[in-house]
Amino acid sequence: MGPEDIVARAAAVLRENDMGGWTRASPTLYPHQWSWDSAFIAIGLAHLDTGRAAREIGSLLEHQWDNGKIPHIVFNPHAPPESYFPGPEHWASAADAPDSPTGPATTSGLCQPPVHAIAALRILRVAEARSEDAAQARAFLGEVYPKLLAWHRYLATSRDPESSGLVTIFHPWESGTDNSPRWTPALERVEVGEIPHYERLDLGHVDPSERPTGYEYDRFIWLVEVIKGTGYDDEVLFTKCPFMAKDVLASAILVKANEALAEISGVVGAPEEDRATLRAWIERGRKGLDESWNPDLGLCSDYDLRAGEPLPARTIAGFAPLIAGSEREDHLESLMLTLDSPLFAGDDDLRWPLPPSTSPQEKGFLPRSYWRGPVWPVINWLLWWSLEGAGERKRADRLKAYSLAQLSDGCFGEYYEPFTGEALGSDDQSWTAAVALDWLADEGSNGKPAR
Ligand code: 2M8
Repeated sequence: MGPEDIVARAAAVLRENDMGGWTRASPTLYPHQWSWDSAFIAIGLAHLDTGRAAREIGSLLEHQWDNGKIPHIVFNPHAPPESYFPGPEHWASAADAPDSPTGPATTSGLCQPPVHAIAALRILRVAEARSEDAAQARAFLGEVYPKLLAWHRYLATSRDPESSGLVTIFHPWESGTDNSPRWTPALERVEVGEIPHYERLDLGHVDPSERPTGYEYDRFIWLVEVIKGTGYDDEVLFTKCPFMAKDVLASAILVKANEALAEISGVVGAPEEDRATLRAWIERGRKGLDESWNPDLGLCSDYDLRAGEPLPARTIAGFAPLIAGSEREDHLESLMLTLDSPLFAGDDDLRWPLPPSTSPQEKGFLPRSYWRGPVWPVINWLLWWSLEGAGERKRADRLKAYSLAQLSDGCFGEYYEPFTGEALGSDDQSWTAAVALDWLADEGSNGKPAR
């Protein structure tokens, strides 16, 4: 499939997954709206329709909690109960979670990495580049700016009361990289209590070897019970949540999202005071990431707050300083070496020289299992965008070209087996289609790989 066909198919995937103002993450496995998926989806939609891209973020923000939290799932009221587990009934209504939107549970109570401000700004930049709808995009930014600021404030305060610059997560689902070996030691320390019998609906859609294990799901579900039991009170969770970690990937994304929001604040004429706050958060975030550097791995490491120890693992999250735009040249140089090495994209056995989500040399690497090894196009987009930001044009072009070669199978897989290139997980995954659209709209793209 050539570039034009990829664009046509990607647009068709987003159309098919369009539920009217919001996009389901995939046709069957994920019938609801996911938070960071929608941000990436908006980046793709920006190339098709400014208003619809803006609506994607706007509809998600309609479900923002009173404390600023953007929930990780907004449930589709028309999806049958047997379509996704855990569905809305497993989360809390406003009655037992004071910060949640009023009425019955329509959202989950967790959150995900804050890609939203990055997406919102990109909607304007794409509109400007197309000389279309820029005024509409600016008006949209004016509407969402206070909501995005509240979201970032929530992450910078309630999720970082120590002002470390690093975001705390209470559940691996909050990292978006659910079963990554990043979390294995912390998850092993979680003692599972009484959980109601449950049925895994994901296994009806995808081969079990491509999904998290039962051991992991028991912990995921137990953590939902514990978190719900506190009424989603972050202060209480800091004292009793059995899983509590500083997430370097979410923290790096927050740094870039704060930069995007600072730019947006200029566009919408927000007070200087806001910019000063955003600058302070950016500085703090970079410092927190500098301090999470692991020289032995040539990567950055997450931190288990419960155990009081780092969580060293060779996964794509370790590239967080690259994503944050670190000012430490030595860290960036080291990251380039790690990225090109056989630990990641330089493994000669790979189908395409694209970084697996977990290094094939990491304990716990599994080439078919979700975040434990497969290549994720959406993560490659994040790395590509970060390489461009770091002035690493050649590496960025290469990553994009091979990613597009991978997507020329037309499956728009959720993730890919790194050695065979087989599409895994869900087909027609919305965020995969979205990043393909963004890549192909990117200037100078000829869609052909160049070593
Ligand atoms: C995956 O996560 C959900 C739970 O949130 C699941 O496995 O059921 C992750 O890949 C996550 O990052 C993503 O946002 C979601 C929807 O694509 O699927």
